[in-house]
Amino acid sequence: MPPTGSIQIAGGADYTNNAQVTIQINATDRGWGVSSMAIWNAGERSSGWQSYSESVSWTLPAGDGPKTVYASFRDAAGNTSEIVSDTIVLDTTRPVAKAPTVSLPAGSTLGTSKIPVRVAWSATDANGIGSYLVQMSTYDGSAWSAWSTIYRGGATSTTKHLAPGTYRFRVQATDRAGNESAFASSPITTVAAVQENSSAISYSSGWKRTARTGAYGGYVKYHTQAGATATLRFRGRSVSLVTPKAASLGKAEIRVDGVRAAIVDLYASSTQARKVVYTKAWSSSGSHTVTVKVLGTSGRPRVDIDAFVILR
Ligand SMILES: [Ca+2]
Ligand SMILES: [Ca+2]
Repeated sequence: MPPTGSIQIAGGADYTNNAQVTIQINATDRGWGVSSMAIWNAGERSSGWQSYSESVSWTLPAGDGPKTVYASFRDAAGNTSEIVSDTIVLDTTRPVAKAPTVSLPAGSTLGTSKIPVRVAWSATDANGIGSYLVQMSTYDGSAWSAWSTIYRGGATSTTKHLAPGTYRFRVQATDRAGNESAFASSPITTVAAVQENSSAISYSSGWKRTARTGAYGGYVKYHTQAGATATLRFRGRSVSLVTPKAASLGKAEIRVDGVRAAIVDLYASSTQARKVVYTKAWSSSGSHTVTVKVLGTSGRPRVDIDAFVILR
């Protein structure tokens, strides 16, 4: 009876980033015992018969891609086993990470002081990404803080609850073979909240300011007549409208840079505070206006403005 056996490259891993690997060998023979083995790379000649051992260090052929290693075993009587093999993908190429993006999606809910900013990232690699490391640094007006880790894992976005302020984010990707990308950094992002009573908002006549439970900063401005407008002038690359939603609230038209962009309905059967009801984003920062126009919805004409959030 010839010996039987198997081999495992790098403990059976699917990927390696190093052509130098350890091959584990497990062969048995009834009667004579395994005395020797031969190992070779696909496309190369066998190294010849050598003494059997349960582990050898081995060099895979250069160049990224799948690598198959073959082995055969021989017993003391000269019986030779069938050829066995194992395959691993050699990947020595770093992934390429893309700069994280920062957004405030419509449908989000502001905290009482913090803003739920969504940070998203990606990377490319021929063999796929194993994990990401995402870090954040904060500007205090004179210096940037040290990078702190806000996410580690396989997902491609996270939501970070941030006080208004200035931030930057960076991501490093690790591929399935363990190669790390360079860090890719987001643009510096300022998260700014504009309260309903800011001088940056021009109101048509008749808007009233009132305390409202749950409002961002405790107050909203509201109007109940069709045609009333509130216009925010700002510089940024994203603007969001924050309002309550309630059974008593109606519809408003949103105009961006003078052009009708959406109709939002502030109705909800149960009251919700600090909802992001509309967001518009651009690829770079610029000067824009956003106008909220009350539409005079029958039975629930009131429209509230709680705040705007600007990313720039
Ligand atoms: Ca790679
Ligand atoms: Ca407010």
